[in-house]
Amino acid sequence: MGKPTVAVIMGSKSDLAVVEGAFKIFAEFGVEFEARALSAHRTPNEVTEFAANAEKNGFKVVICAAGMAAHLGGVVAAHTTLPVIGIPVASEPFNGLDALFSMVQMPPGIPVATVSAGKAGGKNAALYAVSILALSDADLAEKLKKFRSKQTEQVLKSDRELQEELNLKRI
Ligand code: RP5
Repeated sequence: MGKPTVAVIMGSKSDLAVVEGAFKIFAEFGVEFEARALSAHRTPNEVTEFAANAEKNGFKVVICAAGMAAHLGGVVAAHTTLPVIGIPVASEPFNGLDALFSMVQMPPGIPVATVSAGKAGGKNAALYAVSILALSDADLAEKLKKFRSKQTEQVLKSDRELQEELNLKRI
């Protein structure tokens, strides 16, 4: 096992279900990651320290999943120039709109690349991190192209199955 290149920070362990999709993608691509549950509000010192040392510690991308006021991505991005990807997590009473607006409305100068809310966001955040890492890793770039081809084949296969099912129903 090599040193992790991606840091995945969730604002609370209660966000785990959303980031598990990211873990699966990293396992598929053989990308090493470190996962932490650290809150911008409840553990501000630890978040700041982690972000400030992330580049020195070998990370190349940081993923931040957070719900509610969702300042995590912004606080991390304020303390590192590494690319930061935010996943808005749904919670009561606003079903994730609060987190989405918070992440997507970063003031100019400190960007957070916000992906889809919820579980799709977990998967897309990891794929986006892979595409960033693939810029300087030819093997990873090849794996990403194969992943896309396989995905295309799967969709076309399900389209063929759909056509068959619909044809059968017409008889
Ligand atoms: C955010 O508050 C977390 O990211 C989580 O989505 C939300 C609720 O946290 P818990 O009360 O479940 O710990 O900081």
